[in-house]
Amino acid sequence: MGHVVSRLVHILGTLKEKRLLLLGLDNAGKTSLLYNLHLNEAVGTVPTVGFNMEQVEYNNMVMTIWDVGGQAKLRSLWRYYFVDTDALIFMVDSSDENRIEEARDEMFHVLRDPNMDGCQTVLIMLNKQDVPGAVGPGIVIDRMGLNSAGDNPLRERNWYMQSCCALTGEGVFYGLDWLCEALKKKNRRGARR
Ligand SMILES: Nc1nc2c(ncn2[C@@H]2O[C@H](COP(=O)(O)OP(=O)(O)OP(=O)(O)O)[C@@H](O)[C@H]2O)c(=O)[nH]1
Ligand SMILES: [Mg+2]
Repeated sequence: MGHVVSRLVHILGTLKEKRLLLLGLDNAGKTSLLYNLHLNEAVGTVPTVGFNMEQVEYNNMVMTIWDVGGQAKLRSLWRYYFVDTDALIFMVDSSDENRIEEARDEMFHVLRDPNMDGCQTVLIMLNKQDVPGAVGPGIVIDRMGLNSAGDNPLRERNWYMQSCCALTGEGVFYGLDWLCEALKKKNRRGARR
């Protein structure tokens, strides 16, 4: 009986608390997203040197979100945040067409790291959709080759792309809804094993 109760507590515990890693190129809007989720309002940001971490409670889930600076010289530090990540939120700036392939390369590099093997859930936030001329999800999915059959680290993972504006919050909660559902489903599968 004690064993059953402790297993139940364990399952409920893992249902509730999740570690999310928020990455993307510099200027993509990661810190803006984090504070929009945490404070429900737009805040002024400066480029992140190091990280920001906040806990957000949503849909019966406590998410600890780690937002790590995305400047090129800081990206080698991302790997120190990989262990025990439940889901990756990768932010892409849809108004920065010239760096879409660079964003893809960085995301694939992260997902190929053995310390990310346990991270099977990936939410790609296509940010800055409010900017005139911003590219839409169809084009970005194509240009990033996210459905490609080749050496694609997304192929075996559960992933989704959500268009959004981190300043107004538009689209953000659709993304978060998908993420919560994906993590809960993964939990249920894990619990049956
Ligand atoms: N128009 C528009 N601007 C945005 C949006 N999201 C963020 N920004 C702006 O983009 C700039 C960079 O945003 P940050 O949130 O600091 O970007 P970051 O990804 O944290 O950047 P690093 O910390 O350098 O990695 C800021 O001037 C934001 O106000 C958006 O959805 N629309
Ligand atoms: Mg930042």
